[in-house]
Amino acid sequence: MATSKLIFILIQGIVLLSVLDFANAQGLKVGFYAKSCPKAEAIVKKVIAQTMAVAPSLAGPLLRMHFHDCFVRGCEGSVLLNSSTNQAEKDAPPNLSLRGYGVIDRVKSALEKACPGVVSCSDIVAIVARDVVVADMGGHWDVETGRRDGNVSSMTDALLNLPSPRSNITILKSSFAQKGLSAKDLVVLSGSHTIGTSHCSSFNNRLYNFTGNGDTDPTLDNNYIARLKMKCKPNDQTTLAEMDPGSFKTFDVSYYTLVAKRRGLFQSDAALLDDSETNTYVTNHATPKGKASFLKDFGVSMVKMGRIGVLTGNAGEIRRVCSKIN
Ligand code: HEM
Ligand SMILES: *[C@@H]1O[C@H](CO)[C@@H](O)[C@H](O)[C@H]1NC(C)=O
Ligand SMILES: *[C@@H]1O[C@H](CO)[C@@H](O)[C@H](O)[C@H]1NC(C)=O
Ligand SMILES: *[C@@H]1O[C@H](CO)[C@@H](O)[C@H](O)[C@H]1NC(C)=O
Ligand SMILES: *[C@@H]1O[C@H](CO)[C@@H](O)[C@H](O)[C@H]1NC(C)=O
Ligand SMILES: CC(=O)N[C@H]1CO[C@H](CO)[C@@H](O)[C@@H]1O
Repeated sequence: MATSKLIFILIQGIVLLSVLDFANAQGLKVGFYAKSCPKAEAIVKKVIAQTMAVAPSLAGPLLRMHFHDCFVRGCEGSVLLNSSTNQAEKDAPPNLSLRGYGVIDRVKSALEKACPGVVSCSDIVAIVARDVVVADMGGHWDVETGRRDGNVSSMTDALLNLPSPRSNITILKSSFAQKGLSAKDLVVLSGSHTIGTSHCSSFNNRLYNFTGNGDTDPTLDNNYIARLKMKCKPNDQTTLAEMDPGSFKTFDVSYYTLVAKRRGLFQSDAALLDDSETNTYVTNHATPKGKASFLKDFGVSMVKMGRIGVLTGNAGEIRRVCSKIN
């Protein structure tokens, strides 16, 4: 009797385990470090809380870093690597404006002290992206971990894989589809532009020379153009503009409010109105009532993005210093 019960429990366990395995086909799971470095996530959270207290404007770049990491060779930390010849992802134009590498280094040092050689740089980037959203009053999601770090970083790959802010909806959807992400993921993850800043150079063409005739982008609200022109002079390469003026430090739905009013900053933001599915999402989330649904969707899409091209098991390595392969 007791034996058959034991066998039953064992079989149940195996079935359960294989279901879980299936759910995490890529080898990632929530709580991967629970045994090997139980304080890992708490350590990240603490360093990020300290950072946000003194430099809240780093939330934007730190969230964006995970996107750039995942879209170029998969989420394997290559975005962090230095190159002696300035040919790394870091050095590609869409990335030049990424900041926050020092924060990742501080998190890594703290983790190396607690559990040397255990927590990957790619997982740090993924956890940090969640923690900065939480710090900006967004929602919490469980971050899957277990990524390992890659050893190649290429500027050309970054240029080929990161969509330009001038992309139309066709290009955006296909760029996301190539990474296994849907039109819904596109419109949800673009909601990240509710925090952070942009260089004027990323959208100045819309204000001053849209088709090469000294014209403006007809899809951008005229009053907004006037306001942006006060901030951004032609050929300005240095000024930063808030992407969601007035609430650029709050992770809320005001990005969708802006896009719905034809005040999305980039052509890629405005393009979300050109597809029926993404347009409907924008419209349905353009008021504060949409916040709970957006935050929930955002966590789901971030987990999906965090699975792109990961290295798990014995692949890759655990870097000791995030800017350099072991
Ligand atoms: C859909 C395609 C996307 C395009 C074309 C795009 C483009 C851009 C551009 C051009 C900037 C401004 C960079 C600068 O001039 O300093 C920016 C900023 C930002 N992006 Fe995106 N992005 C996209 C998707 C995403 C995704 C998926 C995320 C995160 C999940 C994200 C998060 C951010 C954040 C947080 C900032 C603010 C960065 C800061 O404060 O420095 N973006 N994006
Ligand atoms: C990588 O480059 C950054 C900035 O140039 C520098 O601070 C850091 O020390 C470099 N890392 C390594 C391992 O050389
Ligand atoms: C989108 O952009 C691509 C590349 O610039 C272009 O080939 C295509 O015709 C554009 N599609 C639409 C619908 O405007
Ligand atoms: C606008 O773009 C056209 C074509 O690229 C260029 O010849 C012209 O000099 C630009 N004008 C301004 C004011 O930048
Ligand atoms: C880089 O990674 C590949 C595949 O993971 C491996 O074959 C190669 O030996 C690694 N090279 C270095 C320098 O670590
Ligand atoms: C896509 C993007 O953000 N491009 C910008 C990258 O940084 C350079 C230099 O600041 C800008 O000129 C690009 O517009």
